[in-house]
Amino acid sequence: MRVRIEQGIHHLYDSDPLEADRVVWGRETSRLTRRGFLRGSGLAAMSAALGGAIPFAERMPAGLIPAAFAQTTEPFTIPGKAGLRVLNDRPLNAETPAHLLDDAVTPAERLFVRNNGTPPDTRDIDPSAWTVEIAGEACLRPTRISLGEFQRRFDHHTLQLQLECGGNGRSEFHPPATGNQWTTGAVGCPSWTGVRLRDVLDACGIGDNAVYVAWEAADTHLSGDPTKLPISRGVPVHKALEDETLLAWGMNGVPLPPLHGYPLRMVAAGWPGSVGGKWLTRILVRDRVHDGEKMGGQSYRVPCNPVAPGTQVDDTDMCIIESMPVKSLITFPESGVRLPFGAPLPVRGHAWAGDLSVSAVHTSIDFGTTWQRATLTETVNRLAWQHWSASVSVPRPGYYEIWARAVDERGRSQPVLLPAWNPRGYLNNACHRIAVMVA
Ligand SMILES: Nc1nc2c(c(=O)[nH]1)N[C@H]1C(S)=C(S)[C@@H](COP(=O)(O)O)O[C@H]1N2
Ligand SMILES: [Mo]
Repeated sequence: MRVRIEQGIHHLYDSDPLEADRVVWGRETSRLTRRGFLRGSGLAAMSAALGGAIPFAERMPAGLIPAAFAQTTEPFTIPGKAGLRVLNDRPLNAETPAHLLDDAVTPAERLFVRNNGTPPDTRDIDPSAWTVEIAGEACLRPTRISLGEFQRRFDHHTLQLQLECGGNGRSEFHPPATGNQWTTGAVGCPSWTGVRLRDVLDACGIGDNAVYVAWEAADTHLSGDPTKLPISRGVPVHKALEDETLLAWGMNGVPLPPLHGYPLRMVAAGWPGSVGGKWLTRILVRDRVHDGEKMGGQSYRVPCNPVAPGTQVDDTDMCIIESMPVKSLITFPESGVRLPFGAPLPVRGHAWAGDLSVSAVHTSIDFGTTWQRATLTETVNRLAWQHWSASVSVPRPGYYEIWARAVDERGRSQPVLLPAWNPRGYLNNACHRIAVMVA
């Protein structure tokens, strides 16, 4: 088995600053810096981050991390993003701090980015001429459809659908798992516009032997090897045929941003984000469980039966992750706030539960001893997150943690601490906790 090691920039910087310098800022190796970062808008962004102009910018060697950034948590600006924490630069992965996810509908600049490979350069494409091949063993009439044709031939649907990476929360598992060390921020719930995958599949004809609907996309493998795909996943036919499974070209009323799959992506909400391909080029109706990149081995799979932490699990004992578990986030106030004693404190956030809906959210201020039921909204449409709010009063000044715990419609609760350990650190739906200092 090939072990993939992805280190965060700070981790890299801690262990070997010179190597970090090379990896992170090297002009040839870094996507963030590749297009002449230290010129034009890149230089402006860096100056803004530093808080002043850089008189000797021309002399700044390639591959140098400005010393002023060494102790900050936010050394990078990703174009189009605000306040995200970069976990990895190659491939680019960035998560959103919880308090920046307070919007009911996640704006583009606050949506996490999860890339497995190098995104295609979509700057010069003509979106309406972008074509997707529909094929596979169980596709009766293989065809090629342009985005323009999708838009003309099929009904348009706009739905708010949550998107969460299967590895969200990975950083809390012990023993630790390799991969991006997501804390809580690989989740969001934008509004998507597109056509139903089902309508497209009906048009091409699904054979009785259909088992899985898979995709391939235009991003390239990090190795540069054109024969390898970074990722090619999909969903069983029943999930592909759901009303909410979309081929989307729009996000929040505008074309998809380049990092999120422009011009066309799939969204199959409630399942790991990895089931929905960005930059789609092919849809395959397979006569077997799809065997593309990151479908097998330990990728997006967990032990079929629980194991003790640290257990080596055979690939044959791993099962593909389907619906994600119930989860919630506290998006207001920001963890670490100092507040005056007296007035009740408004607390709020979102909750979601994979294919299901959330039936209740509770909050606790005494480390989970007692819980109060929060107010909870219905979903705006199936597979959108729900919003909860509560008013919290504390008995006297001091340090408190506010914990939130959601329960799904089948009565299953988030665990207070950690759910079952698994080798790759997926599905951590532990309660979110924030710190509040009341003075
Ligand atoms: N083509 C392609 N699609 C992809 C990926 C990718 O690397 N390439 N990453 C997947 C994963 S693991 C997740 S969690 C989501 C993230 O979507 P976002 O970057 O738009 O937030 O996209 C999925 N679709
Ligand atoms: Mo993911």
